[in-house]
Amino acid sequence: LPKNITIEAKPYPYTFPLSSTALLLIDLQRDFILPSGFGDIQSGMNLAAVTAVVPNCVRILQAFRELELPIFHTREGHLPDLSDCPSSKLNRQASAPGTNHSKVIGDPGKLGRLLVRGEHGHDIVDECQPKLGEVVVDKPGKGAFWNTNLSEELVGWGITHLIVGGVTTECCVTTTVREANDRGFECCIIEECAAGYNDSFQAPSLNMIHWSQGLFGFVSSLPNLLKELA
Ligand code: TIU
Repeated sequence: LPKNITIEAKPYPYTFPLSSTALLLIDLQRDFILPSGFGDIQSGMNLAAVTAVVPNCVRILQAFRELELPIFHTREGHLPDLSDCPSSKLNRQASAPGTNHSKVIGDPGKLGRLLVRGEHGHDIVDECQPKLGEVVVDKPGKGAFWNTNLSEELVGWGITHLIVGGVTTECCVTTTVREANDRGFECCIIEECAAGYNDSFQAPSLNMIHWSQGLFGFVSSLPNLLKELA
């Protein structure tokens, strides 16, 4: 492969150096993807789209593993005593009368305590489990940079460019890309590898990323990427 790869993307082709590009997969956790997980419990969310990204994320993982490129996985979750959970996150679930969810972060669910580290539901789905040498970043927020060492890890690995997928598009994926962009990392989301709970949010969420000549980054497709990495 050449030193630089260029793939078709919006708003214009995305060029990334193979020597300093990582795959960043956001929160492919059972709690966000499987029935009876956090996402399913919170307002009966539609799991079809988040389920459908799993095989696509497996394909992108295979491509990066074959080329021995760095892979970073994130997981959203909290310490068992929830001391690292922002109060805003807890409050808006639980304390406003009439607006609370039936179960909140830390409550017991069929996959374990919701979004608590060490629980079955908090871990990554079987198909996308990290392999030895891949980095796992545990994050208390929606963005993967807040209160984590992700920035230092990426800099330490010499990473300047990211290929991004995961769940959910409207929440943790685009929050993370906005954070990454502010820190100088070039980002490209692969649209078949990112999904959320509200189908009507997918296109606007991705459009906001690449709007205005790439306000926050790029959006491309899985065939575009795999074709150039093959
Ligand atoms: N990972 C992630 O997106 N966390 C969420 O809480 N997502 C929602 O869409 N709620």
